[in-house]
Amino acid sequence: MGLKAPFSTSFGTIHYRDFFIIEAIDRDGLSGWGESVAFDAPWYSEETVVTNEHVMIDFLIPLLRQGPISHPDDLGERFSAIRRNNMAKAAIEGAIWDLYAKQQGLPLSEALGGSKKQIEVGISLGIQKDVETLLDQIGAALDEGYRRIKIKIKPGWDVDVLRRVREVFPDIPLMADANSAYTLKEMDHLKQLDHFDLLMIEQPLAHDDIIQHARLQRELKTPICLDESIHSFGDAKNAVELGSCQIINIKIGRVGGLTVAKRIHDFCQAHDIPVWCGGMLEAGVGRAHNIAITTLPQFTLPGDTSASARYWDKDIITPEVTVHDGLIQVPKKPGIGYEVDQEALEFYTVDVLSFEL
Ligand code: OSB
Ligand code: MG
Repeated sequence: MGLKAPFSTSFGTIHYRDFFIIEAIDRDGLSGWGESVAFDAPWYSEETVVTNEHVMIDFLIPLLRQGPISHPDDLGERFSAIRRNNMAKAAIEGAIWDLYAKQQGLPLSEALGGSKKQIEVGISLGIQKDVETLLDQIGAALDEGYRRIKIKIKPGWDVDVLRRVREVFPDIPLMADANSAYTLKEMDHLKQLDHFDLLMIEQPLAHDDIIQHARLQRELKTPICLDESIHSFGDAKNAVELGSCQIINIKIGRVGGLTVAKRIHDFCQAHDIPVWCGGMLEAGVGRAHNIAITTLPQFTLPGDTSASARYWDKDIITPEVTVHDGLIQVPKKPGIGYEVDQEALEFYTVDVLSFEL
């Protein structure tokens, strides 16, 4: 799916997205839907679309054949023989969660234990060709009602850009995401970020680090939020206990599915750590899953789940996800609560594989 506009981060520029869309069909003909958020290249995490295909076909789907499960929470145990590959696991688990919720006649949000009727959302703005372009985009996003602005930063596109943003927009809820662009050698430089009253700085240091982030957090007033570093419940627990962050970005794909996401949420709730739902430039199915998990109570900060139309000329769900006044209304229908638009799906589809369990 071609993005309406390229999205640039400290690790590169994304022009289009490949997705695995998983449909899990039960004996009664009910369908559950999941989406893998893996990118085509391993620069956010080690997974790619191609590794997902391999892991699903050769390992995860055969494990499903070991026999029925009674609840989607049981999949974690079933998949535990396979190390990591969390986005592949989450895509299958997501389809099964949706199917389970539909079998129960419940919205996925309620099946997960969420109760919000609407969720607050923000927007993540990529690195732009110049600051004026970024300022225009921030203005447009605020006009559209987005409740929090996140900008991407990297060395050479950080302090001066934030200073200018704060001159023009002194009071907006603002944060910065570095996608691991810095090291502790830049401690003095990173300390300057404290001048901009940021809600948080997301993943400043290495993608696999929690030790140095704890050292940095001791030196910064601005809360650190971890994204890339959190792949499991254990990572979240260690990061909170070490003081590596004060906020966690939960991405369902990165942590291996909704069950783990919920467990991290519950731990953060018990430890007063606010969480929010990150984004991976999802198509409609993944977007719907993000909306469902965000209905849990500790998702107290606006996430990156923006409207379908921010990314796509045509999304694969109907209705598309819309944002009014910075809010998404949580669907009340069973499961993800959006229909997959078969015509749109077919338009984008390049290959279909089917498996009988
Ligand atoms: O770090 O949160 C991130 C997009 C691709 C990869 C990583 C990230 C992002 C975003 C965009 O920030 C979030 C979105 O709008 O889906
Ligand atoms: Mg991030």
